[in-house]
Amino acid sequence: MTRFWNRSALAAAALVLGFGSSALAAGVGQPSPWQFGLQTPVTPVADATHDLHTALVWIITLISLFVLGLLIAIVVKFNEKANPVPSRTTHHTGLEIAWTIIPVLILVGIAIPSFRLLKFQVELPKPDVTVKVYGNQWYWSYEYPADQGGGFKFDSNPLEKADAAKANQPYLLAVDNEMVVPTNANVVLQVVGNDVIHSFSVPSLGFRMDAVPGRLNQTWFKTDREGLYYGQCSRLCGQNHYNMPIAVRAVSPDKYAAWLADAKKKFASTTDEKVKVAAALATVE
Ligand SMILES: [Cu+2]
Repeated sequence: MTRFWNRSALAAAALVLGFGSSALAAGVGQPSPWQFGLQTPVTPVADATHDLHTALVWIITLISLFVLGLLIAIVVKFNEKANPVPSRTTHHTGLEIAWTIIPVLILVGIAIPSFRLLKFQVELPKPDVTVKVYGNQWYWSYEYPADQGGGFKFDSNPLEKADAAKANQPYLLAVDNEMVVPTNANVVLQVVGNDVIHSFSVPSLGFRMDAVPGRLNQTWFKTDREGLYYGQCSRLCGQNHYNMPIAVRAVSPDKYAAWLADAKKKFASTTDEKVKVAAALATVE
């Protein structure tokens, strides 16, 4: 119980000190206990998302405090004792215009950076690496196209509890085969669902993209920070939805080249399948 209160006090302090910031133990690539705010951003899009989120929390806070102040003023000034003869005023043109125009201005003020961020997310840069992501019940598959040194496809399954512990990785986030990408490269993801709708989402990398059967969705990210970034399927997709983790490992370009060479030997080749895949994609488009 004491521990709970200590934590609550800490949480309250964090609230006061850094609203919406990642000040209190925000995980890099994974959530952490009693984390406040979002996971530490490591891509330009995630950075921008963070900034907008923080700005919105401040706007919400100021509006809430303003309304609270009004409520308190009304309770104090206009109760029966303090104000025995109430005013009969029912309309005030100036006030009514103000409380219509000011919220509109606030919303427009929010919409402008919001649409700018949306454009930043949606407009794909020239890809350095393309990875095709397939959502399956209940695991992910990754395909690396042959024309970029890949030409293989593999499944990424969640680790059992004991295996995750052995690998010193968090259960329900750890996988057997991680998706590997180079740092400082524009990675474009082509996301598609093989059975039902899934959603490919990694908070630290700043993307969430639905994997829809029969539709090719695209998103992108770029990070200069090596590391292991976890995410989870973020669209209810059935019984094992809770255990459909995503693990993206960002490594230096040299290590990436080495991994590619290894992976080509280890995983199933797609070059024989290439014609089949092209045909499938043609029907998708
Ligand atoms: Cu799913």
